[in-house]
Amino acid sequence: MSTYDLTRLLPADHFGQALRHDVQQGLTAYPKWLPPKWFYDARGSELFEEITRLPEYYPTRAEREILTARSREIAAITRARTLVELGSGSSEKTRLLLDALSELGTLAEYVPVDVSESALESAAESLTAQYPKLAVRAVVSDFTHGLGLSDGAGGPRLVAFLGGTLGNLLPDERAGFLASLRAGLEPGDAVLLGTDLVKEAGVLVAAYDDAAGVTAAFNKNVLTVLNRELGADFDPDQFDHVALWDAKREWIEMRLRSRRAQTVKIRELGLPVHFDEGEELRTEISAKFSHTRIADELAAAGMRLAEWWTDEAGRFGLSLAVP
Ligand code: AVJ
Repeated sequence: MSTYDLTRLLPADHFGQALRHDVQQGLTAYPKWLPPKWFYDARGSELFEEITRLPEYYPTRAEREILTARSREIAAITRARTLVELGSGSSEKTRLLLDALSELGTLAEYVPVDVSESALESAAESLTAQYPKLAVRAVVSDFTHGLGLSDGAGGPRLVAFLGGTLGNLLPDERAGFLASLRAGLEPGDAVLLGTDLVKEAGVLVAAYDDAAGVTAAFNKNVLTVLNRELGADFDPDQFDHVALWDAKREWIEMRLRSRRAQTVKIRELGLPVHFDEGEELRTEISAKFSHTRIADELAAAGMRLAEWWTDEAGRFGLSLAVP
């Protein structure tokens, strides 16, 4: 029976340390904020999978439509031996690329990189069963720290960063990330980048504030993570989910709004955190792009936009970039 390999790229206590650091920084800042990566414990990853099936949340379906139409073309252009995927989650859409590259016969190795060990384990398990000849080397890492590119994965490599996750980085973080991604590439490698596109505000807001309340539960899940990991005493019912479109910065912002004045204790940090009534905690930005912005940001990082595809409705963009 084939099996997979799982590497923890970061020191054992990295996530605990990073969480403490982020919570200390973010909850003592004004306005308060937390990085979105803390949404994704096992429950959060499940809720995200549920989001991808919501009628309002079009990005996953739009990206899958593009991949379904273009995977053979992507395989033919890249002839990748190794597929690296940053923020791989369930690896659900990746199967389209794995199929096309296997059919072409170039693929030998798949390297999924994700912060969620539980998501990696279940993805790697089903992939090894489905692709017995494929070497699966899962890497638990935060893609902003380690890209999983360094340790000799055979080229040509295709680095996929799908789902619009690039949009979760602030503009300066994004520039730094793209530059370090570029630094890890060799001639013949390519990057496949999925980005959500600017569109009518109503459509964007609905995608982040669905009628069934799944995104609200996903947003509030970060409070449960803090309760469990840091002995905090957040009552998620005392916060409201907020999604708004910032037209100037061209990003969606998710926030949690305190329903009343309250003081929450973060026991393991010895930190009392006061919220005024109506005060908001920013939990995520999700930037939306245009063809020119993508081309410009890739160029600024030393890459060239070689191919650009969208879904029929023009909601989502898939870029193939080369060093
Ligand atoms: C998968 C991180 C790109 O920003 O759209 C979904 C996460 N947040 N609903 C996104 C998310 C709220 C998603 N990313």
